[in-house]
Amino acid sequence: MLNSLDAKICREVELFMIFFWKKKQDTSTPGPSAAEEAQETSSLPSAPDDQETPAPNSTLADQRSNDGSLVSAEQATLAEQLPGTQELETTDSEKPRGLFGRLKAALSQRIRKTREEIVGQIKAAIKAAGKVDENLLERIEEILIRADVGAETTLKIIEEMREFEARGVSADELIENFKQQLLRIVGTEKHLLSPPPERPWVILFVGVNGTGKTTTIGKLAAEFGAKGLRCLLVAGDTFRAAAIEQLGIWAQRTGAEFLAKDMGADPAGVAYDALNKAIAEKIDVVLIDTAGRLHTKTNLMEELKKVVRVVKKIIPNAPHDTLLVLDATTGQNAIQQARVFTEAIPVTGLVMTKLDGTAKGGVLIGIRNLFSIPVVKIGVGEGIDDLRDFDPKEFVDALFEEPEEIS
Ligand SMILES: Nc1nc2c(ncn2[C@@H]2O[C@H](COP(=O)(O)OP(=O)(O)O)[C@@H](O)[C@H]2O)c(=O)[nH]1
Ligand SMILES: [Mg+2]
Repeated sequence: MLNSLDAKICREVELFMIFFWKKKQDTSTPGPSAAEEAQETSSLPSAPDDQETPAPNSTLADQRSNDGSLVSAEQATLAEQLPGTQELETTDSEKPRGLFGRLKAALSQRIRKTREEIVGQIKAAIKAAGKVDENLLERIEEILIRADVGAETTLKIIEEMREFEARGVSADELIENFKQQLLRIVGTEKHLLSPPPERPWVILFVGVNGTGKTTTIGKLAAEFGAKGLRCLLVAGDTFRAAAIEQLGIWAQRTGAEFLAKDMGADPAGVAYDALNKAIAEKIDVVLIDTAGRLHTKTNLMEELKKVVRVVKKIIPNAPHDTLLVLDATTGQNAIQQARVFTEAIPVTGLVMTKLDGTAKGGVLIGIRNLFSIPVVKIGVGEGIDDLRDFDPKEFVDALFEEPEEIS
């Protein structure tokens, strides 16, 4: 299990990467010249069936390190000199729980309903049954389906439990095996959202209406702002005036730059202007909001593809991240949305919002089973600091935490 020291090292590595990235960018060359850009704009494709540039994901993945385990002494020292690191110091008396312990406890509180719905119910069923038999497995199957884990993933879990049953495992062993099963499905590796080697870092947000795209952008702008990164929030959801206004409010709240055009403007044009502004003003991170609803699904996907094409004309490796925002409270619909979006555009990471207050958080387990795309962030509330890195092990541990252990 990660202790507070591990958490501190992870945080230091993250800070170091950002520090190093900023330093590197200060000496890098500016973006394309005005003449080049003008030429590129005039040749912007408008037909939806234009050739797509292949996604740069594999190269980018190679350049990035999401693994906090490799940190040299020199890097650690550098990270210690960065502002904000000191607050992570813990006294010896705090070490048993430490910062990470406190965060973990809070996570199990936030996902209380899902925890009770899945592990709470399964533990109760096992206790009531006293032994592992077909009836108990049927009951567990019911619980997993109701918690929105999804039919395919539930079947996989139950099939494996049937093998345990055949081997004659005890009820206590079954619950421990179940935890190991979940860890295998959800994974143990943490995928941090990390900056590419160039600036600006362009992040595109996609997802259906109401999943939490705009709120997630606001929360991320606050997180990045606190690390000293200048953010530009881009109102690419031009479908509703209120959506533009909502993003503007987040920009004010977080001290980020804001770029919007009128309602109904072409989102690709908004993105184009935003990237030019970001290059000219040496912005660190560009966060592009998009609409989640258009007249038809095809229209929406074509619009998103066009935004990606235009972004690539200015910065070929961008968007460096395309985050699909999914709402946990929609259960199995989230899985359906993941299918539709990932088939249409190269999504690089998932954000699962509203894990607080829902009993349908089992969908995260289903998503991890069915898609290889990592979950990078989770939303556990509406507040500005209610966005967290997704740590699969922490999530599974929180699911199995006993109510009395939670402070
Ligand atoms: N409880 C909770 N609410 C959230 C979370 N993320 C977003 N919301 C709320 O969900 C609603 C829709 O969010 P919004 O960002 O407008 O969604 P968008 O249409 O995808 O941009 C808003 O009321 C948000 O406050 C979360 O993690 N937890
Ligand atoms: Mg929105």
